[in-house]
Amino acid sequence: MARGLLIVFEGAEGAGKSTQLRRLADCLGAAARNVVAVREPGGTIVGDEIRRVLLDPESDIVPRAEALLFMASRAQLVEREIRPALDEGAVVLVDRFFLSTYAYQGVGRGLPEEALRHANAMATNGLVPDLTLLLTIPVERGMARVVARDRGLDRIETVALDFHERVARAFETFATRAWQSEHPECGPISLVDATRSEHDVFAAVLADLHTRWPGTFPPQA
Ligand code: Z5A
Repeated sequence: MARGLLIVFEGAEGAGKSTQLRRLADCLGAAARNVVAVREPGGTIVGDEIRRVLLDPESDIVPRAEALLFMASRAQLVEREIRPALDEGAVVLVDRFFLSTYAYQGVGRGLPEEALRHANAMATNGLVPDLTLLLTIPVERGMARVVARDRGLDRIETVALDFHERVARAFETFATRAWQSEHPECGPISLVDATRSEHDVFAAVLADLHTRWPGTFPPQA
């Protein structure tokens, strides 16, 4: 059986990653494709426990511990869910992966990139996404969507705005060819303008995927 595909959704807060991932999972499910959708942190019993600790506004976590907790969740997710699903030929959709670590723990918290890179290589055991869809949106627009969502803010969302501005600028850097050529462990990255309507963003996502893998993704929903 052919190996499946690992597609990652990334971007700053409020870019609409979860919304687009859900739409894609529904679309593939309706077409009877084998599709597995997971999010980081979480997606396993251990990972969901780690998620609860990481996002709890009451948790006091130093940056290095925060990075290692994300890595522990990732290692568990890759080994228990992602690799087995890929081996069965599934399309695996992941809400955030290690671009988020480079953005939040690297640029946001100021941890050294090389240390994160090594820890990530251990967590993923060398797994490289087939494609990362990087949803781009100005920080104020993304944060406005998060606030309007009317759900409490988690520990990371409550960090000061300048942290989120650094994170958003990091995602802009990741969108450049220069950064991508220095980070082959991230695999190919495709930019998606996330300021458009949900419908238009999804049309762009599907068109991109169909161009790359016409046998797996339909041209439109
Ligand atoms: N994190 C980290 O620090 N390091 C890591 O290595 C990893 C993660 C993997 C996980 O939070 C947190 O962990 C996250 C990064 C950090 N921290 N923060 N802050 P999460 O899993 O709870 O949530 P998230 O990944 O941060 O999701 P999000 O950014 O808040 O949202 P989103 O998935 O991009 O957007 P959404 O939920 O699809 O949509 C947000 C709202 O906008 C919602 O009301 C939608 O209906 C609306 N929306 C969506 N699309 C549109 C369009 N196109 N137009 C208008 N409105 C829209």
